[in-house]
Amino acid sequence: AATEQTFIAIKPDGVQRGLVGPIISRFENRGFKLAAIKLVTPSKEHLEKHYEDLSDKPFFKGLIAYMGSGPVCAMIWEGRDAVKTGRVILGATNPLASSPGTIRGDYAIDVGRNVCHGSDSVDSAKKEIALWFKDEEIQSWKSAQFDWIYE
Ligand code: YYY
Ligand code: MG
Repeated sequence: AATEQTFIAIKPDGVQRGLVGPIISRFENRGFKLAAIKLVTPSKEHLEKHYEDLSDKPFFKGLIAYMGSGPVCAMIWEGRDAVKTGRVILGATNPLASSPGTIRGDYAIDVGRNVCHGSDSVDSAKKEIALWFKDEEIQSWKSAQFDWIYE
């Protein structure tokens, strides 16, 4: 699998519940590299673009209100197969269906308060990264751990 970047966000409930550190640790500990990070309260327009594929869903309005209700910790994580593996680290969309050991399986109950977001494909990762980050906010660097993580 190729080296990829994925967009991961800690939603307002995750920030309010003090889960920024624990969620970052899961990606760091796994061996992924942080390429960008910022705390932002996204606008309604921004969130409507981010979730445009879901605009006809009954939960859309509530989702946009929840996501804009406070700061979100927006991040880019990089590494081999980062998009798919990021989704595995997050767990299933519905936390009650998420395995223990995943973020949602360990920290959440309701689907509408599932504490984190992760891109669902390489293509959507590219779109989400372009929506949330300017080029100059993204760092290109070699981790000192690189040769101890990859064979
Ligand atoms: O990618 P992921 O976040 O796992 O799920 P999506 O199907 O993209 O839905 C985005 C977001 O919408 C989900 O994280 C919670 C919310 N949502 C909801 O409130 N109720 C549902 N039945 C489905 C999704
Ligand atoms: Mg999604």
